[in-house]
Amino acid sequence: MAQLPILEFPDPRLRTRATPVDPGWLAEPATQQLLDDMFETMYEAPGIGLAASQVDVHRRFMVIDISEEKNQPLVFVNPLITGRSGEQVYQEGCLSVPGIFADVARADSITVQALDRHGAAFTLQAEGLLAVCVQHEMDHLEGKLFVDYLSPLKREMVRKKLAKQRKQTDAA
Ligand code: GNR
Ligand code: NI
Repeated sequence: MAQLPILEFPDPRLRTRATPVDPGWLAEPATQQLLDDMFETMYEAPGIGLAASQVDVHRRFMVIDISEEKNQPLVFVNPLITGRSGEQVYQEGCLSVPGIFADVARADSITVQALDRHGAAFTLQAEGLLAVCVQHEMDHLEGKLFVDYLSPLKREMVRKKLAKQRKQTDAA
């Protein structure tokens, strides 16, 4: 197991649109190892989701676990939202935008179809935080970040704050 480096805003690689996973690729041991490493990276961060884009792998999959006990790992490969309803506003954060939190409006309830880590198709109905997380991770696969929902001025403030944080961390 290994922790993977997480790309941080405004790294242009986070803007890459991920391409579909060939289901045969899931059969490779290196792919299963990558999924395990993504869970370890997410749990250690700690976070509740991690898209492949964030670890510089530009394929359409992500891992999620919103449980307190970190014992409900979910893998979504080639995810597709087939239904959405309602609206919720949630204060989001992102491992690629560390230390920044902002309200984002998203669908309250979604239906998502995907393959699991073994290539088996499933359909999931998600609400609340799980629905937020699935939508947040699917944005990453499109090269989109939660700060894109903020005004350009606020996004620029975020960029400057992160640059300042990094300067302090690097000097220490
Ligand atoms: O750990 C995370 N927490 C979180 C909180 C509110 C809304 C979305 C998220 S996802 C985030 C992990 C992450 O950056 N995933 O891409
Ligand atoms: Ni994120």
